[in-house]
Amino acid sequence: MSPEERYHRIKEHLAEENPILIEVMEKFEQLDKTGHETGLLDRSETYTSDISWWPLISILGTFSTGKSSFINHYLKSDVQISGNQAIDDKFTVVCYGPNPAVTTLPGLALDADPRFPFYNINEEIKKVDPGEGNRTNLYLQLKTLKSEHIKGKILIDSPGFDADSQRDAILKMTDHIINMSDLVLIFFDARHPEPGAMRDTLEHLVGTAMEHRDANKIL
Ligand SMILES: Nc1nc2c(ncn2[C@@H]2O[C@H](COP(=O)(O)OP(=O)(O)OP(=O)(O)O)[C@@H](O)[C@H]2O)c(=O)[nH]1
Ligand SMILES: [Mg+2]
Repeated sequence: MSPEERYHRIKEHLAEENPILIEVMEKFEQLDKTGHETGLLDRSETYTSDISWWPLISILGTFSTGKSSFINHYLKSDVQISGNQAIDDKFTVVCYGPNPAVTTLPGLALDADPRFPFYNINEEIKKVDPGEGNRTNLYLQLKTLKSEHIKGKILIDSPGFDADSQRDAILKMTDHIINMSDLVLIFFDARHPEPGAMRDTLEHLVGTAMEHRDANKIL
């Protein structure tokens, strides 16, 4: 995507969701111009991609801990299915969209969406799971909803981590998501102390959180 196309597409989204930032976007265009003229910034690049224009909030944790219920409650809409056994098997990115009904799109749609900082998500997923063909849709889906509660932000719901074969890939994706996020909420069920099977997963999550350079963005 060229810088001009990116300006255009981000502005279109900002006009819908957060018009006050359009002015800031224009300052970035001026900064890019200086960058391009002085050669500090490659002509194909733009400083607008260094900024999270849409704060990213990710909800992580072990299965059946109320992650999806929390998202539904926060958005006042039944966006996600909840239930008392493992429900979600992929990451769901929730953002604003024009359709009145909740709309589900395959993960690949994120590649073309300038709001989402998973730039080249394909490449990231290949590192995690080098299987045949494009695996993005196995790990990610996108849901859009027309609601004031989601405007100007992006939420990520995650699969409940359990001890299945995809666990390693999911944990690596999780590390990537923690790095990109502005706020990370880690859920666990305080009523049912962890019996053991999930211990290494929780240790991974909490360990990653504690050692992270932005540890205070993780709750
Ligand atoms: N008592 C109580 N139950 C809750 C609460 N939040 C969620 N639940 C119930 O816990 C179960 C699991 O909720 P989900 O929202 O599906 O949990 P999840 O973390 O998204 O689960 P996975 O997608 O499978 O990882 C459901 O039966 C919910 O109704 C809560 O705050 N209190
Ligand atoms: Mg869920």
